[in-house]
Amino acid sequence: MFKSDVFLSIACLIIISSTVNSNDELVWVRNKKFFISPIKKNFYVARDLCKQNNADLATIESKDELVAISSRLLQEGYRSEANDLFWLAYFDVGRPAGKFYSIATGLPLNTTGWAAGQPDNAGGNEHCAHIWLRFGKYGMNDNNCNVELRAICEQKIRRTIC
Ligand SMILES: [Ca+2]
Repeated sequence: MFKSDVFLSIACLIIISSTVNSNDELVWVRNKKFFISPIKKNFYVARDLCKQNNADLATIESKDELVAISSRLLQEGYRSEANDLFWLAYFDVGRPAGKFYSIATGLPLNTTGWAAGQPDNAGGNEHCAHIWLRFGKYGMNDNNCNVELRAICEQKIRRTIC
């Protein structure tokens, strides 16, 4: 192994170990680590808590990611339709109603993970998205951004440099 390879390997180890923190890992999907932020807060404060842990609210970008998160939550015993609700990064504040964007990436929602009948903007005041358990699996629902929920956070690990 060349000296430069050794240096790069050590540098990569340092990067990875400083990026992965003490939060309990929920599931990995490719280069993303998802974990639960356990303190119930409104959408914006929940995001702050993710950011304080070197992460952001989870931007689910594929059906695979939602299925992986849903399966893992169920395995971990999160099976309450009433209590196991977790913020994601999507909201439509400042956008046309129903056009959800990720507060983390600025990109529009590009997957169809809504639970049946959602988003319904109930009461005209549901502008932030979370996941909840319906019909045996987790799907997305729009809700009032001030509701206090736990959150799914994500960390992206740039494995391509290592
Ligand atoms: Ca709703």
